[in-house]
Amino acid sequence: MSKIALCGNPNSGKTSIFNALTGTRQHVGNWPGVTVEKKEGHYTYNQEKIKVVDLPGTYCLTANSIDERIARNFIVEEMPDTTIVIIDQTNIERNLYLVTEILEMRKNVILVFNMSDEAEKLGIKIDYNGLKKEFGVPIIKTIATKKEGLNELKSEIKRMEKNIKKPNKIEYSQKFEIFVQKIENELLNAGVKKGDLRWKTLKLIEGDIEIRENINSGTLTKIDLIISELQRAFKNDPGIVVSEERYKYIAKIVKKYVKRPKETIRLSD
Ligand code: BGO
Repeated sequence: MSKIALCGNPNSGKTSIFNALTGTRQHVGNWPGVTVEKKEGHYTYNQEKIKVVDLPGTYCLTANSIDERIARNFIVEEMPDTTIVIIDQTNIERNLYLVTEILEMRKNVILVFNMSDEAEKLGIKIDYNGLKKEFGVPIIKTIATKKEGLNELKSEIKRMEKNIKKPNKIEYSQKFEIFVQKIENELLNAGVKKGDLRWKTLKLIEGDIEIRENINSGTLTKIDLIISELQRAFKNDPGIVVSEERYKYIAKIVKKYVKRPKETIRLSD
């Protein structure tokens, strides 16, 4: 049975998509060792049973909160066959932050652009084909509350099963990439899997304790020196540098692929 994970920001429509996919075929329990609700369900498509796991809603995948840790550990340890990120199109900048993290972590990612009705009402126009090429992953437009786009989503999940695809690389500023490259080299020498190099590097720059715990002390010492160099070069806290690099990338692609009337651009973004 193939397994898919649903992730997304709180209020992106994740529960609505989960309900629309699984209907009454749901089971609610708790994640092991914590009192966070775990929802699982399944649906059948072309006689094949697909398991759906609803991850806690998060804005990012640092290990700062239980919800973030659950979502991240599931994605990297349980390795779902397909990872689906639900995006509220009316709040695209903030939603794309999580997208950049997941694209760096997993193969076989599908982006679900939900709230299409609300986006249309606000006059937001998105070049989905452009974004699809930019990220190198499928994009499905949905209105979860009306179950619109759900069949397309199911058929894309099915198509993906046979066609494992790595998303395109997200390129940050050249100045930042130099440090990323140096840390990636250290991790590679320490035996970290190629597919994990980039996201683990970014997490190490953010000071992620869980990732640090699994790196040998000799490598960590070298990496810490590189991070100190980065801190001096950017004159800023390394964790802030990572989020600024992500937001700069997001601003660039939003400018290129999203058109909206000025008044809908949220100051909080
Ligand atoms: C309420 N379009 C529209 N218009 N609304 C949507 C869509 C969509 O495509 N998808 C979801 N919603 P969740 P998380 C609500 O509950 O699935 C709505 O947190 C209300 N509730 O119906 O819960 C959805 O799981 C009273 O709205 O998201 C829900 O990710 C008044 O977006 C909300 C208005 O969806 C969040 C809305 C008592």
